Amino acid sequence: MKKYIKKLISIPSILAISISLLTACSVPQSESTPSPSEKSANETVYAFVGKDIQNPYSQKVFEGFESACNEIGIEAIYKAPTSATADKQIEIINELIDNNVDGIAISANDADALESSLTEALNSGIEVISVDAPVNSISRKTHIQQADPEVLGRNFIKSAYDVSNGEGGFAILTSTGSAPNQNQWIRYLKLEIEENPEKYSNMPLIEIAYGDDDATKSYTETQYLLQNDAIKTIIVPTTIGLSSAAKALKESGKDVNLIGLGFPSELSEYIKDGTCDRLYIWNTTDLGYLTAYTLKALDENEITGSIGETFTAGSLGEKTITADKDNASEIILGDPIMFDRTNIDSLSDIY
Ligand code: RAM
Repeated sequence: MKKYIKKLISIPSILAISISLLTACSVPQSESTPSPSEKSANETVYAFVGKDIQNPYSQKVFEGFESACNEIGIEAIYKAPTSATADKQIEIINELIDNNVDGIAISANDADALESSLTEALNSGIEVISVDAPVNSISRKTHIQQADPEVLGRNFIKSAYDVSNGEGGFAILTSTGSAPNQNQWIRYLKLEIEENPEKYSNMPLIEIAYGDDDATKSYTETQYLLQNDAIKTIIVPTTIGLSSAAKALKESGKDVNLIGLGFPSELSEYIKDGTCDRLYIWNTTDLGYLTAYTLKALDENEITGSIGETFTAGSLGEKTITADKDNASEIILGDPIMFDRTNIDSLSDIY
């Protein structure tokens, strides 16, 4: 399975990993942190690095990641900073390099900022891939893409058009300014408008606000947006942002449309009472599961990460590596699922 002999992980460094996981990880220790006595020097370890530790989305992705690792018989560890910044992710990557893990899957807070540490990880023989929020193609073997970013970006504004009848300004409440996935979706949203100027002529983009994937900031930013009567629709392409925005909008009692990315389980109440009109999501647990199986295929030399290669991703079956929008390699999980009043209960026990 392993392409090279892994450096010995010393007991002090195992303890250091365990202690930092205990402080940094909000999932129970038993789910993500092995006790030192369970580890052996030749054990294979794959690390999932989330955007930030409070992010329930990252935690769900890790659940799938860990379950695939359990199936394969590999140790899964979960690391994430306390806020969605690249600096802290770089520290985590450097620590993972020092501990010579076998694979790193990362949801990036900033693609450019992570490039040098991830390149170092690759150069030291670690399999590096991104998931959810892509890193630059030079600093990864491939990217695990939840859904076609162009479809998502265009769907946001198409849905905003549907729910507002094409009338009134709109705002975007996004995560951080450097989030590679949100920025890509917003680029396609803008492209859809540019290509259909007539259709969207009565829907000006009034403002982009940044909730930083922080529930409190997302909530207060929504309150701020709601003070502007020109804003008739708010688009929120982040799960943390959407649940906070729904809360703020409901409390305000204002008649503003709301759409975005979110978990049916969290947003069900708001969809049913009309606060939130539509949301999109995909199977986040499967996303993590596919991520771990991709690391395994790379680690076992079944694939190199090149476009056109195929491999079996456990119960998800055969997956093919395809070209992303910049002709770099990616693996797409599937299509996004749209939820509204008609189907909100159908999957709320899963997501
Ligand atoms: C937030 C994060 C994540 C994104 C989801 C939909 O939790 O920003 O990166 O993909 O929303």
